[in-house]
Amino acid sequence: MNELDALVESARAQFAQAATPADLENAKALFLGKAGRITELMKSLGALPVDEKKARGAAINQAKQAVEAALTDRRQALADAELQAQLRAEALDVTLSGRQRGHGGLHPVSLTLERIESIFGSMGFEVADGPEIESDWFNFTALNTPEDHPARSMHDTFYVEGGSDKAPNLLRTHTSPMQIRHAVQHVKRHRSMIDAGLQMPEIRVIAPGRTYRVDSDATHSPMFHQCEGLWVGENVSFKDLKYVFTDFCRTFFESDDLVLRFRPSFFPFTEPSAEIDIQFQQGPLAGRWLEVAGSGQVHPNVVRNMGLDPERYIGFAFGMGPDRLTMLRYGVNDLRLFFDGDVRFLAQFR
Ligand code: 2NL
Repeated sequence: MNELDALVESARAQFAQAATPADLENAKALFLGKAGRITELMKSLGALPVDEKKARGAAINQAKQAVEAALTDRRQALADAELQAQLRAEALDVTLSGRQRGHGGLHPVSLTLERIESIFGSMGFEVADGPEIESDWFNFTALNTPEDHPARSMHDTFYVEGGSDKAPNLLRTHTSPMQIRHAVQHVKRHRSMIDAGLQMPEIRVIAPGRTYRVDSDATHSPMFHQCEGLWVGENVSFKDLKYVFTDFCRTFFESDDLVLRFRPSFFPFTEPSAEIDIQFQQGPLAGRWLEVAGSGQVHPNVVRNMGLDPERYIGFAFGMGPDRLTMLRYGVNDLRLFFDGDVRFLAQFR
């Protein structure tokens, strides 16, 4: 192998060893740079006799072109390798199936509210919905709650700025104010009938929704749910309430032999009043008495505030906690789980 072929071979070998474009540029300088070996050979031409110059020049040029070609090949190879590495690193499998969005579902308390609405709906009760920011009148005064009642204190109730009897100034502490609103509307619609001595269609309504009290521990949340029911007419009695509520509980808990107990109690808006306890005959809670609602005959002052004569109209009301009903139905023992928003808990009710 002549000297020029050896030079080209040496260039190829060094280029092949260059692992990065920077290494390759350094290797290039050894051959094609200002002091490179090809450049030195070119310079040496000047010292040759004229008759040798041409052939030698052509040979050196050929060697130079071969080195340049080797350089270009290696540059391309390094660029290709870099591109391949990048493609491998950023590989995307377009044949993979897409990630699915999880299926949503109703919150367990919403399931309970739907269940309550459906059961009472089947018994002829309307569903009334209204403001969560209420006036002192609808939340307390109309419900016969005395001015000095502890529930009216700032320790128990969230008050909001401003307010008068007509304007809102507190977060409702129960859903009773909605029942008063509903009853007042109902009575207004039937005013001429009532005054003519005709029978007003009975008020049969439930008011489910969010309610608020200054209270927070394992069994109390500052925001909680309530569902109250109201039944007003000329011929309604405690036995109607007892029948309706028993039927509701047996349907809600899918337990035909469930037993109810009405225990005397006190509420400002009912007289007489009773707590309602239930007892399962089967299952994990069998035999225990569990408090599920408050109830009573609507106080004459409250009947009057609905725009009705308490000598002619009589009403029965009850109030229950859908959060607690949900805990009993599903065996959940900490109320806070319902309001933490942890999907691992909530997904179990889908
Ligand atoms: C409870 C107690 C109760 C009522 C709510 C009511 C509503 C009107 C008139 C009279 Cl418009 N009463 N509601 C009556 C008795 C008890 O709830 O412990 N709830 C969880």
